[in-house]
Order: sequence, then structure tokens, then C-alpha cells
Amino acid sequence: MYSTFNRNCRKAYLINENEIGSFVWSSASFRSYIIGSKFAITVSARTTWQTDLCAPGRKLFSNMTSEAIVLLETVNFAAEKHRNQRRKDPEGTPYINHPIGVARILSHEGGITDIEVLQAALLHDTVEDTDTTHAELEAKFGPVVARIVQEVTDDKSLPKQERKRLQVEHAPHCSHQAKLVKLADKLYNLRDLNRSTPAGWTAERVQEYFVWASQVVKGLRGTNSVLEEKLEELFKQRGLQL
Ligand SMILES: [Mn+2]
Repeated sequence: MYSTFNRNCRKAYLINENEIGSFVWSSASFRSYIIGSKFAITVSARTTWQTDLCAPGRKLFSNMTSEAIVLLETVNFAAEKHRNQRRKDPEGTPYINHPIGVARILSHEGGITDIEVLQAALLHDTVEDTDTTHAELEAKFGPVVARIVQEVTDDKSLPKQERKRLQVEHAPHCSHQAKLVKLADKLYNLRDLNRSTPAGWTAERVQEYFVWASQVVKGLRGTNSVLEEKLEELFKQRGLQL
């Protein structure tokens, strides 16, 4: 009854006004209802079940790809979760700028089009920094996205230094998708440190962050040459080599 989400689908239809995020598309022989973002339920067009919901008047986003809709759903979820958080810069930039920027680094600089990686980038700090749970991400965005987020989530029950040490240790053993998110996360954070020093940070603390980040990135090499070169350049400016 369940089939994998058809990422080539070009048309989306709203099936239930109270359930934004659930869409349907149809072909000559099938109608498919997207459940969450990851799975679709496909029924024969001859099945009368809910076919009235596909009436022409209910068609929405006909020129929009389903992936664009999924990304909007994802960025909206992240924005709601990070609603009350600010970055550490003196300007108190809204936190959501960070996950959006990480996803944009992947798409615009890293050439990444894997929707699950871009979704995981948008969600990468939700479990670590908000009340979001792994189960919640899995139910809403599917097991792959939830697993990538899990891989980039620190265990907050551990002391900070231990968490930082574990990031260095775990980096080489992450999945390719998680490594991409980690590279973009580090690139964003290092650029941010160059742009503006967080309130209360000394020059030494900034330098220590670069040293630690270089150790993590060392374990991520061989993942994306463009992102790695850009990181290498930032480390070089700080007198660090990978
Ligand atoms: Mn982050």
C-alpha cells in the first residue's frame, strides 16, 4: 500500500485544508497521497476512496515541484522550533538564519541537490537545541532525515569538552550525508566568527574554536571538495593546516 515518495512529481494538490503538508497528485492510473514528506499512499484511480478531494478546484501549486513544498514545510517547522532563539553575536541575529544558511551553503556552494540532506541541514539543531525529538522528526520527515539529524546531534547530557572531543572522534565514521551537513555547519560558524565575535568571547577563545573545528573537519575530508577548500582557506588565515 505504501510506495516511496515520488520526487519527480510535478503537481501537488491540497487534500485536506486542515492538513497542510498532505498533498495528492494523480496519473492516469494512480492517485497518490503524500503522508508527511517521505511516504505516499498510492491507490488505483478506479478506487473511489477520497477521489472527490482531487477535484480541479482543489488543485494547488501546480507549477511547483513537490520538493519545493517539502522544503517549505521543513523550513517552517525549523522556524517554529527556533522561534525564541537568537545567535550569540552581539546583534542577536534570529537563530533560524543559521540552519537556513547551512542548507544554502550546501545547495549554492556545495552543489547538493539531495533533498534529505537539505532538509537535515534545516533541522540539524532542532533536537539539540529545542524540544524536538527524534521520533517527531521521523514521523514528520521520515527515517533518513531523522537519522542524519541524529548523527549531527551532540549528547547534551555530557560535559561540553567531552561533546567536543566526541565530535572529533565520530566525524570520520558518519554517513556521507551527515558529513555534508557537518562541513556546511562548520563553514557557516567559522564565517560567522570572522564576521562578528560573540558577546563575551576573547580572541583566544575564537582561535581555540578554529583549532577544534579544524580537527573535526580533518575527519570529514573526501566528502565535498568545494566546501573543504573553502574551510581550508579559513583555517590557513588562522595559521592552521588540515
Ligand atoms: Mn549548527
